[in-house]
Amino acid sequence: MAVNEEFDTDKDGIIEKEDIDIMKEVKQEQRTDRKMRNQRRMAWAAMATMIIFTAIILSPLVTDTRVEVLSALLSTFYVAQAGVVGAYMGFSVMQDRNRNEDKEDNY
Ligand SMILES: [Ca+2]
Repeated sequence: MAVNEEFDTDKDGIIEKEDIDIMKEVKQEQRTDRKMRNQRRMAWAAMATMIIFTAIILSPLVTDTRVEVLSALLSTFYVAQAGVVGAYMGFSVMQDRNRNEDKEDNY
């Protein structure tokens, strides 16, 4: 579909201001959805790596001396990953609030 056809939302062959406004809103919504999906995936990945790392460290594959050597690195790793998860939760609450406020403004 050509860009012009895509923007003509009511399919009358003319691109009016309303068409552009609707398209802008649609694009904005799509962008926000993509962003939220990526953030959610990042939070899940952070949580998964924490669980997987913990399982690997506790398994017999890793010797005690290695765990001791890695302890400083590991604590930083856990704080950073937990930070990603926590930030995701905080920002998603903020986004929900902003969205609800936007909806209230429209009605
Ligand atoms: Ca039109």
